This record gives sequence, C-alpha cells and structure tokens, in this order.
Amino acid sequence: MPDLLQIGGITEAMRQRLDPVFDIHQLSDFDPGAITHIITNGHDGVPPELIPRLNNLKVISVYGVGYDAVDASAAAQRDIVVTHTPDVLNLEVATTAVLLMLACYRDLLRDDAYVRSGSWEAEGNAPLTRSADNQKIGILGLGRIGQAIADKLAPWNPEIVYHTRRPKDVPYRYFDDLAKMAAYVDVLICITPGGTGTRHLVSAKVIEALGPSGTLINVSRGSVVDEVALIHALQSGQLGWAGLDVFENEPHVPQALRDLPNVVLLPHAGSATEETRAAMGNLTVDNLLQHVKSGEVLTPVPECRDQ
Ligand code: A2R
Repeated sequence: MPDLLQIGGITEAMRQRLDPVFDIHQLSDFDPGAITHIITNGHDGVPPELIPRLNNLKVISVYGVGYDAVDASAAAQRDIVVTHTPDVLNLEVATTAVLLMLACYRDLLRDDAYVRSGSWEAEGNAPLTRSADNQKIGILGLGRIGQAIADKLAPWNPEIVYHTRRPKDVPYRYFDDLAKMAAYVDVLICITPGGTGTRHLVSAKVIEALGPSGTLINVSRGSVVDEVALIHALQSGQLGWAGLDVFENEPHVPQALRDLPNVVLLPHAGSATEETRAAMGNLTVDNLLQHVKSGEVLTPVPECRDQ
C-alpha cells in the first residue's frame, strides 16, 4: 500500500475512500522516505521545508481551488504533481460573494439586530438602506469563479467590468488598470488567487478610488487586500462598506474590523456547504486514487501540467 501523509483534517467520507488504498500517516509520526502522496488543504498547505525531505513524493492533493500555501513551482521542478479542486466550488463561492454584497447593500445585520433588540417596536421603522439593482460591479480576477459571480449577479441588472492581467473573450468592459476600475465602479469583488503575485493588489490607492459610496467584497484570499489600509478607510469613511470572507491572518480577525458597523464578516466560508465540501472532498480523493491506478491525475494545477 502506498504511504499517504495527511496534513490537516479530512472528512469521514474521504477517510472511508482512502483507507482501503493507502496507509495514512499523520505529521506527528511518519517515515519521510516512505511517503509517496500528501493530502492537505488550501490553508495548511505543505511546510516548504518538508518537501525536500520526501524523496519519493509524487502527488500533493489539495482540498480547495487555492493552492498558494503549497510551493507548486518547487514541486513541479522535482516532478511532484500538485492537484486542486477547481470548478466544483464555483457556484458556492459565487453565492457567497452575492450574499455579502446584498448583506452590505441592504444592511442585513443592522436590520436583523434592529428586530432582535426590540428597536422596531420601541423606535419605529429602521432607516432606509441602498438598492443593489443597476450597480456598476468590477470583478478583480475573471476566471472560473469570477465568471460564475458575473452570471449569478445578472438578476440585479449590473454593468459588469473586470480587471485581469490579460483581457478575456467576454462581453464585459476590460480595465488594464485596477485603480481606474475601482474609481469607475460601485462594487469591487476580489476573486483572484492568493500568493505573492496578488499580494496587496487592493492597495490604499485602490480602496481610496472605490470611495465613500463604494463596497469591497473579498472572497479570494486575505493577502490580496491591504487589511490595515482597508480598516483605516472603513473607519474614516473613505470607503463605504466591506463584505469579507477572508483575512490576512486567519482565523485572527483584527478587533478594529470586528468593531465596525459597515462590514459583514464570514469565517472563510465561501465554499463551506455540505454539498460543495462533499464534491471537493471527492475530487481531492479522486486525484489520489487515479494516480495510484494509472499514474495520472484529474486536475493538476497549471504549474504541474504537461508533466
Ligand atoms: O490575470 P489573468 O489573465 O491570468 O486572469 C486571472 C486572474 N489573475 C489576476 N488578475 C489580476 N492581477 C493578477 N496578478 C492576477 N493573477 C491572476 O485571476 C483569472 O482571471 C483569475 C483566476 O481565475 P482561475 O484561475 O480560474 O481561478 P478560480 O477557480 O476562479 O479561483 C480563484 C481563487 C482561488 O485561487 C482561491 O484563492 C479563491 O478563488 O477561492
């Protein structure tokens, strides 16, 4: 039986499919020379110092589409294939983005608290909110999930625009400059990968360009947004609202952010439904089982294709 190193938790359903095929080892007790496969997740990844110690490692299967916690280029150089779980979570993360945007526009949390606290009865109707219809919405990263977000927003009749490094074959206006797009839109939705290439792409300048009537939604990685600049802008009124599923130092969320009334906060729950997590778990396991069976994997990350 091949030896699988488990980093982070796996579900019971995943374990039941892996158990008949692999000897599963934990980080606390394994023989580095024996490990041929790793199962991990987007948060824990693989500690960089570990990979050079595993001379027989062939596959790193990541539970999640984001794999910035794994050095995929270093793995590819050693002919180790990294896999991830694209596509199966597109709709769920898109739902999360729309949920956060609507919650910001319609002040869902404030109004919920208004009813619970008895203020409705004591003080009368709550203040008015803003309509989410007919907004200019900028998508930063129009890939698989970004496109699903654009599709899900259609009933709100938005004008969709986008910024990526290279323009796509899509019917939306392209901005080659993110700050210019931020100045143009009402809402900026971030859905790029994380990692060094996108770190603090949403800078103080971009946040300022979005402005006091602007809303920032982040369902990508906390590292994409300069969190200190974001907090400052939300506190000072330079930025209107933020809906955040991801943070720079998860699961730590700065107290300043938690104290703000103009934010909606989620615990990195973009894909976290029973149905979607089951699909992601199946694909994570399928990649490992397929490799044992045929030497191939189903969904390698771009750095590890053509291997
Ligand atoms: O830049 P392009 O043309 O490669 O377009 C990709 C864009 N992107 C960027 N846009 C602006 N500046 C960058 N430095 C930059 N780097 C990448 O992000 C592409 O349109 C999009 C990523 O799309 P996919 O690779 O299809 O990823 P998917 O499945 O939509 O997931 C995105 C991320 C994951 O990596 C997780 O971190 C998160 O969503 O859950």
